[in-house]
Amino acid sequence: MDHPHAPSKSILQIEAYQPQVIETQWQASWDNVGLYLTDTSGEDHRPKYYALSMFPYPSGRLHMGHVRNYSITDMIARFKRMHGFNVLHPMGWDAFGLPAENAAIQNGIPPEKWTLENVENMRRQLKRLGLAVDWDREVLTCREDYYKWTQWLFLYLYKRDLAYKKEAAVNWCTICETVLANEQVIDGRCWRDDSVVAKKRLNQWFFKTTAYADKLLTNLDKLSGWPERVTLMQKNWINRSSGAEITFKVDGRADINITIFTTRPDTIFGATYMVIAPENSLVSELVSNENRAAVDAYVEETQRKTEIERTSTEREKTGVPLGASVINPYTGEKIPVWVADYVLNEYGTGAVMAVPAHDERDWAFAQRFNLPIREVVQNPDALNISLDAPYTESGVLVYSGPFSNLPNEEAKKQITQYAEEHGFGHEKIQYRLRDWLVSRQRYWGTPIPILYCDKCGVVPVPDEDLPVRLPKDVDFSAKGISPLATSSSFLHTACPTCGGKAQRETDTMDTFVDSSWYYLRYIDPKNETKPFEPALIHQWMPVDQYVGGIEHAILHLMYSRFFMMALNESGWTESDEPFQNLLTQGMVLKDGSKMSKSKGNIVEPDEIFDAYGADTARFFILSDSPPQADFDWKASAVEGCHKFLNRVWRTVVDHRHLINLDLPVPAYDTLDGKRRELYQWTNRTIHGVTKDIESDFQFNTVVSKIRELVNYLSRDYDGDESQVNTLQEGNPPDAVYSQAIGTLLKLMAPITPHLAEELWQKVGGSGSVHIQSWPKADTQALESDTVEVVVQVNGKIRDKFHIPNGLDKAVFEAQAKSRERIQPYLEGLTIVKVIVVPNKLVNIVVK
Ligand code: ANZ
Ligand code: ZN
Repeated sequence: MDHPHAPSKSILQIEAYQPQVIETQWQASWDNVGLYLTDTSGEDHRPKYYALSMFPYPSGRLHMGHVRNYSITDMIARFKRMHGFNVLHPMGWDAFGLPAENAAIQNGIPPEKWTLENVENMRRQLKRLGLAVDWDREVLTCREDYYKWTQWLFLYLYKRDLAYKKEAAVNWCTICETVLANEQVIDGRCWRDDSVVAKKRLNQWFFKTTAYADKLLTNLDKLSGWPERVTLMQKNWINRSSGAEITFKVDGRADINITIFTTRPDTIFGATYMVIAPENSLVSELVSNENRAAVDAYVEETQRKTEIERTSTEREKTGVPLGASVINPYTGEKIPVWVADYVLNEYGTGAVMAVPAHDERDWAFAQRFNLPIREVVQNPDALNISLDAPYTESGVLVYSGPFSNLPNEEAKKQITQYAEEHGFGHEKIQYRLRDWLVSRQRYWGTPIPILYCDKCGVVPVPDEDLPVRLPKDVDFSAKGISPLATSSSFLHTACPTCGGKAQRETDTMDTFVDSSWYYLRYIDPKNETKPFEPALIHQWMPVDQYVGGIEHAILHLMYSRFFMMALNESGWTESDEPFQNLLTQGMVLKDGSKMSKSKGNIVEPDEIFDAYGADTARFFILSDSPPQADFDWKASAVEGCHKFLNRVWRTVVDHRHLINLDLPVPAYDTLDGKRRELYQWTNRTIHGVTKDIESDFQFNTVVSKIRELVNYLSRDYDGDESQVNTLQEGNPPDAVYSQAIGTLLKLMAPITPHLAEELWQKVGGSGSVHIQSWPKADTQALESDTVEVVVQVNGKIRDKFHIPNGLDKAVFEAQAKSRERIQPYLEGLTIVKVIVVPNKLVNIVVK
């Protein structure tokens, strides 16, 4: 406003930066011309680029984490488009899930209404952000045209034996008489009535993720575009262990054996007892009459503990003896069997041989219950020193019969081989990865397309009968049965095979099923005969860049990978991995802590859009830290960004008379003075910005380079007297200045799309700025003619000045020493040493 050539007030009003006005105008205008629609038909011959954000759950309102996520993806999508790619950048809604159902239970709002209203509001907010999204491809997982295909995919898996039913435990509230989702269990209690939640076993549907355990693991090595942290988390989740299964006979019971899984068959001569999991079906078969009461009580107590509690090494070990023994097949020795909750029933065989001398947990347990500890692997550097802690490293076998003196790695092989030869064991690869339990006893999800016929048993719903529609006449808080079972029109149906009476499955699917394939539907969102056309999938998959939160590093990504592998098997997809590159963005913090309702530190996107416009929000959220790191929201910094965008606005608007984008730019070597310097600035900025984006999306340094260019343009660039073209009014357009402004607007287009577009039009750019080609740097001009250097005295910076780039070392040193500003620091002292770093600094050491 205090610009020396400020125009009169009335013009100033028109010419002021008013983001709220231009943003709405540009959004409408881009929409009208369909600027961001993607042609996936194959007619567009540019190379494809698929930019994908993790789609939001429609909770009701956008939060800053969303703003960050979508700004990052949008920046990438726009950048790639300006690079000549045919970019697919879609958006949709992960619209099924528990909160909608809770709203129905608590406030009587139908889940569908609640969800659709939330989608409306959030879509409005997202549109305000100005995303280059093809909204024609929007998917809602709760809409029939989507969940029909989720059901189709369920059946696809079912037909390939990748979906099956088995018994598993669920959380059961005895007061509500209903199954609770994990999220409805808070500290072991029901979210509504605070009663202690029990476990109940029900028949439930599973997807056989373990069928791909090996591929899910080994493919990770191909995913070089994923953060190492994420591949590591996946590796740990799958957790491959190699070892052996060995069968022990039960003493006095010819009819029962117990098979254990161990990664340390080499320690078998040191097994002093055995442990089986409380849930193991062998418990009731083996328990002696004297031990029954204690064992039953213990088993019941276990049901109230979480897996984390059970396996924690901190907690004191608990357990009870079963009153049975097994026989070690190598020694003939009888060892007692215990029940203890540190053994999980779902892993391995649910039974372990315990070797306290070489395993932490067994050691703690043996200490607690006074069980014998027998060392069988010795540290070769500390022979015959008795143990005061378990020895878990490698070593040499002792007291191990014919295997004594073998190095333990070798002993593993020989001991396993021995078991194989004698028919009581074999080598075994064990994964921690479990099959995926997809059944939910909830309403607001995709119905599982299965029928139960009295005569035919389990009958999959025929494809032509899909979708199995979610009924509306349900009672959300019915007791004893799941919500879908309260709709009799839904429940009772005819068997498609025999025409007899049948009942529908009343479970719905985990919402992670919906989100495991949405990126495929975006490619062909309106297909009415298939989930998607394979030819299109071949063309567009894999996703080139996926952006989302680290909280999805395990389950969502694993499940999506599972789906791709399963689909790949029958040629529905060409690649077996969905996401080529993954960026996990950091959190948005406020004053160092996570934004949350309870802390009352939430910054509402709408308020920021109202006050400053979306461009400021986008610019700010990309500017502060690299996208992968956490980011601290500071009100003053937002203000600063807004001021900066105003500065860009003024710089361009006030110097419009100097800009003509059609002027041919003179060759670099014909330029001199300030115009040569500006040419270098422009090209250095292009080069730096492009490199920063390409190397891991360092948007924060992109932003600072843009700031430097603008600073130069608005502060330091002013023609010297000898030049014809200066920033003064009345001068004719200048090609180098025009190039600088044109470039600036193109570089800013992916970050602040509205501002860039408005200014681009104001300076007479042709077509939208968003369909321009990304500028290319003139590599000749990357080196500046001058560089800024510093002079230090005893390591403290005392002066800065410019020297010609590459100035001779001795000349540089002489110039530095004679600088006026440092003379006071040298007076009366002797120079003992001078350090010169060419082009950078001179440090004068004095005494
Ligand atoms: C004997 C032994 C001796 C073991 C020793 C370890 C060290 P990972 O690496 O995770 O696969 N284990 C087996 N099944 C279990 C279950 N269901 N619940 C809890 N623990 C179980 O671990 C494999 C080891 O964990 C197995 O090897 C077994 O203990 C235990 F010096 O067998 B080990
Ligand atoms: Zn039937």
